[in-house]
Amino acid sequence: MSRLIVVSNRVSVPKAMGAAGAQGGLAVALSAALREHRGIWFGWSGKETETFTGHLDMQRNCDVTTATIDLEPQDIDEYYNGYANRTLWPLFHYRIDLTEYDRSFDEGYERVNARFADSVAPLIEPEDLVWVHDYHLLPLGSMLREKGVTNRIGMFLHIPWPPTRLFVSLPNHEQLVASMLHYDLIGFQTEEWLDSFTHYVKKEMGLPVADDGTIEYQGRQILARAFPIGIDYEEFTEGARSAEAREAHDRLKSSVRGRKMLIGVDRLDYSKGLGERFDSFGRFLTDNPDMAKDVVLLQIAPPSRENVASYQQIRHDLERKAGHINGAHADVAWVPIRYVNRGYRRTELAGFYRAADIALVTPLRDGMNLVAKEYVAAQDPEDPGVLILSQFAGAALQLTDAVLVNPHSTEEVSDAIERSLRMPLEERRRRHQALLNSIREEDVVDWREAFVATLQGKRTTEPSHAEP
Ligand code: ADQ
Repeated sequence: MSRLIVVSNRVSVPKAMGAAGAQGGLAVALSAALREHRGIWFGWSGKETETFTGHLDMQRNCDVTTATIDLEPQDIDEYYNGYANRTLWPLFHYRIDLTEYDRSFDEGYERVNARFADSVAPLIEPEDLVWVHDYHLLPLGSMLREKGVTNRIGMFLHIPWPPTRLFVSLPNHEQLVASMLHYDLIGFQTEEWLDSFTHYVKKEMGLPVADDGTIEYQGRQILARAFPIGIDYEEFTEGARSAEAREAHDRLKSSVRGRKMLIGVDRLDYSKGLGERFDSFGRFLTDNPDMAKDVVLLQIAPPSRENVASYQQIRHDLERKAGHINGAHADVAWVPIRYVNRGYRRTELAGFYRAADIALVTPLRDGMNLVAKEYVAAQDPEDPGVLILSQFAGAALQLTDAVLVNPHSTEEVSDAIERSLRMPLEERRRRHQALLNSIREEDVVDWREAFVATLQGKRTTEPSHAEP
């Protein structure tokens, strides 16, 4: 088995299911891959240093070797808070209105990618596979090539790829994509994002793309494919059966006093459609006065990217909106929205999911969305809850037995809540079984194995199951 060098913006040392604190989707997904392959996880430590030294901090934790570097404040501002999270993240989530273009961001992004290349290149041995993750590091492959790295290098994009008409609003868009064409393999979450990418490559760059996703560029072949990410099904369902999960379940159940409960669990991010979700729930309360007092929405939303203004704004807006809806509908013994801004242990989350009759997973745009899959995996198969899922999440292409909604339509989401609350047990079981099968069959182990095998050149797997 080849050694794996994983490179991502942050190195989040894999924690056990019961460990404290929230972990992002990427950390959860990669922990399994890194435990199996010998290898190294390289990235930013999350720490600041006054002057960049390139000093590598090597550590061994839970069977994974990590190597991290510290970055200068200017790097963090221009690369992380700037180009990654004020330019690429909003643009790739179709939010051109929030996208900021600033040359200093470009420079910082280039500079930090070059620093990553300088620091990681000496760690790479001849037979290693290199796996780069996400929008922070799109040009890293080309920079490694410049340093003479000839290993197979793959990159996986965890977020959507935008339609060409949006993408071309990025200054230097062609240069960015040309730099990506130094990877051997480029992976996307779904066929939809893959199609947007190959459309750009064909239409804007005039490059041939074969039916199997092979792109010809400057005498090289690059394979572009969809690899829909999953959850660690075994680990998650085991955690969901733990005493801690049961305790969290019972605590939450008794606090809602026999009422039906809806749950939302999302990083506090404008792409997750939280404002629209609150509006839809408010509308449900207004339109269904007979049911309203028997329902509670628990929204868990730990803050993220707090140095970026649009994230401060969304936090402020949501606090106001929750306060407004609660003010309009609550009475002395009932508050309709419980809005909580903190992380929980994954076992506790599993207990909360199981206690909820409905999950509201309504992003406006999402590469995949692992919360939808975790919710399904945590349910009691005898009496499962209902997943209401945005048609704009990558997960909607696989989870077609969810109640699919347009998150922009408060009427549609409100109707879906009503329908889901009234859904007969038989229909809930049938939908849940179909969803569970899909989540079990395409879990994170399959995702990782498919990507690594394809990168190794075996191409043993069939094209993605996530056909539109
Ligand atoms: P995210 O945007 O972070 O991931 P998501 O896929 O939903 O979104 O993953 C979030 C993860 O964080 C889940 O595992 C969830 O359990 C966990 N989490 C959220 N809130 C939490 C809390 N309060 N406490 C503890 N844990 C919490 C990005 C992309 C997604 C893609 C993933 C993986 O934006 O589209 O699915 O990467 O590729």
